[in-house]
Amino acid sequence: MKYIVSTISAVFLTMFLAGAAPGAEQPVKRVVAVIDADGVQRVEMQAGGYFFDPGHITVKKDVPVELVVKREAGMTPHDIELKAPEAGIDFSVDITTEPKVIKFTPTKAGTYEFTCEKRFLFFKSHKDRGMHGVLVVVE
Ligand SMILES: [Cu+2]
Repeated sequence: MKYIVSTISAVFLTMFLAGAAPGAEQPVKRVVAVIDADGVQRVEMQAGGYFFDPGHITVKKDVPVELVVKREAGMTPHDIELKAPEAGIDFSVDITTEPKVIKFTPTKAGTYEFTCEKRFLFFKSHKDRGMHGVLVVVE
């Protein structure tokens, strides 16, 4: 009997620990864009609940950028928005499971936040659930 009780508590402890894991902050994946032979900095990005991968992207100023963005399969809609017209960056795009290409040329060094602006009813926005990242433009 004692054995059964300890087995049951071990199972519950395992379930508890496993359940705690998804709430933990995932490490942000960082990428420094490389300039392709045709002079474009291409970065492939995956979006999902609730993350951008990579979530930290470094690009060079005055070099065209192409973000190739798609989302994981499932019903949850996602978008990506970055409003920094002073730096030549201004987009708001719904992300689909088919890759979409977002083109811009950053004209000003700085750190700019991109977000997913989706929200389901009165629940926390995707941004507030961790769906945001930064684009760093360097000289
Ligand atoms: Cu989202």
